[in-house]
Amino acid sequence: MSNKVSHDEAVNLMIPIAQRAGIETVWDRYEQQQPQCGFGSLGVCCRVCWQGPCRIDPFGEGPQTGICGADANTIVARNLVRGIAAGTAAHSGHGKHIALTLLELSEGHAPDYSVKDEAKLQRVAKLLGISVEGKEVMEIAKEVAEKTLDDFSRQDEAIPCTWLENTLPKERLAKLGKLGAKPHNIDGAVADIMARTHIGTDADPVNLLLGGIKSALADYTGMYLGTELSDVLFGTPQPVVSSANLGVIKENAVNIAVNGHNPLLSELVVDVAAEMNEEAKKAGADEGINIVGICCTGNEVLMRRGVSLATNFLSQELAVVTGALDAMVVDVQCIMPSLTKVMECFHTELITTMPTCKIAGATHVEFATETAAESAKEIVRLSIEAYKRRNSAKINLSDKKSTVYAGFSAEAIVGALAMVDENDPLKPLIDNIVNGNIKGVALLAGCNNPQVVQDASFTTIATELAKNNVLLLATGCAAGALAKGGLMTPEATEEYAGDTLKAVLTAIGQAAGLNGPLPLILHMGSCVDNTRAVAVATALANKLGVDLDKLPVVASAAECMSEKAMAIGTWAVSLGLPTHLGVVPQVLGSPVVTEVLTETVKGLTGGYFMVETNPQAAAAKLLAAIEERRAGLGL
Ligand code: BF8
Ligand code: SF4
Repeated sequence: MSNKVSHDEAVNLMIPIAQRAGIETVWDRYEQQQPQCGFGSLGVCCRVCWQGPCRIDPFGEGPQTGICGADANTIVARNLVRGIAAGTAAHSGHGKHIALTLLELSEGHAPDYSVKDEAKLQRVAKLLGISVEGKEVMEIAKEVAEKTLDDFSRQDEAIPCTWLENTLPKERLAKLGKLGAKPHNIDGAVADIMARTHIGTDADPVNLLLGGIKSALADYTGMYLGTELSDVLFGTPQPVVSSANLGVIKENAVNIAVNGHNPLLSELVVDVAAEMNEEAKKAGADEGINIVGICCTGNEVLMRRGVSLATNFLSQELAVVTGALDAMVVDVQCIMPSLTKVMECFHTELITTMPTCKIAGATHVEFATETAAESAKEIVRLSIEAYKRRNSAKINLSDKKSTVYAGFSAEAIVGALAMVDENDPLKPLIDNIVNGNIKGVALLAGCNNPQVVQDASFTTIATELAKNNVLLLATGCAAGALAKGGLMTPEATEEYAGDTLKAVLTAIGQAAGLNGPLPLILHMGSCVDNTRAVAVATALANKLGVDLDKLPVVASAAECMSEKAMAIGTWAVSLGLPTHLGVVPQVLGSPVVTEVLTETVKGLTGGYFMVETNPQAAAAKLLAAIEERRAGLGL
């Protein structure tokens, strides 16, 4: 294995420690998988039915159809849209869980939760067209939850999801309507994909891809409501300073990592930990309990609570290899099943919490809304017990950590801009885009993937775009990478921003009382929080009176991997954004699908995918896309 698997020095230093201890990591397993199957890589392997598996010969010499007669175009399109549907189910299931919790709270069945942000609840109610006049908080909460849940159960196809219809520019909605791509029911959109990809059903690749767009928009809808209702329950993020990287794991504390995605449990773990500090100290941990985050749960609690971020997806196993992680509490998604094996070498407790995400060998503490705090306490107790079993001979702490400024919700960004122009907060941003001080906006999103050097592409693309005066937003594991790399700081702005971007970030930072520039990259949160970026873009579009595909706004998923990323990328394109993928998607076996995703779709939505594995070249392409949009606006 090459010793430079990551751009993150903490990772590169921890891997040899794992190797010496005979611990296998994701990079070892990646090597064991080489060479990866060419049929799968091209997307031309079909396992939809038990006549198969079937595969298409990409060189044209062997079979060109599966046993049922499906050709490469159909097989590739089916595989892709099934991935999008899985991503949609994952995101929107998370969102539904939050909405159901809000409903239970409003009905008095979720005693450990509260509406932490009443102003946000009011804003959300207004967004959904619910009148708040003379109503109690819980009455509004109930109506908001019910109206949200309607988006999961509506049977009238003529009525699109409220959370879609009320959050996008009118022109965009009209365009999506013409494509027949507006979902009326999030769960229905997922079921529709599963049904039409059953053997012998939809065999028109373009029709399948349109179904994929509809599912991706259901994904957008589920993410949007998940994010906004999380803010209602736990507070809307505001700028916060914290630390990121493996160095946040401390020697003298009970270290508990929260890993996964859903803030419902992790928020309570953070609350309960504060109450149980004394117990930890009694067990010998002088610094009490230290909660750290991994992946998107990490981003959630970083954004709202300033909890430090231990690492992102690819290096989650290495948090255990420090030997000082006492427990990892996981909810759903992007949790490596290998963790139990790594933990066999340590005292660390893996605690699963969700009925749909158990891992053989882990301790399961079932999480229920009614008794959430009790579960959180049990988890913290188990962690303290584990701490007592720590083996000091196996401790290998990292000294790597960076400062990170996070908490840039749409509200926080508008709030900072309002310090410059109280009456018209978006004006300073628009003026600076128009005069070219800010060339455009890029959203850096998505996962890690061992097919590329961890965090490296994000770093190159971010610094390259910043040098060219592009305003940067980040979410998910991209944000984790950039936080670990120290790029989410005012110092990074000084070092890497082009002159005009630096001047703008400094002016806003000063006005907002930061005593320096805004950080180089604004951390907007977890993956479901990508919709926060859409909220800002939609506000800009509405103010300018143009559709989203006219804005100099681009997206990049330089290390994408998950099915959720497939869904997000597809809705970004559906909303009109040029969207970069730094990993080759498994579609090249179909000329039709490849053509539609990179070219034809431009005529339908204005957005398109750009595939570029070289980060330097990717930055150039993103810049060119921004310039093209500027030219279109006459800038
Ligand atoms: O939702 S970025 S690896 S942790 S899928 Fe997973 Fe990808 Fe990370 Fe978050 Ni998003
Ligand atoms: Fe083969 Fe068709 Fe079955 Fe796919 S659906 S496995 S192509 S027979």
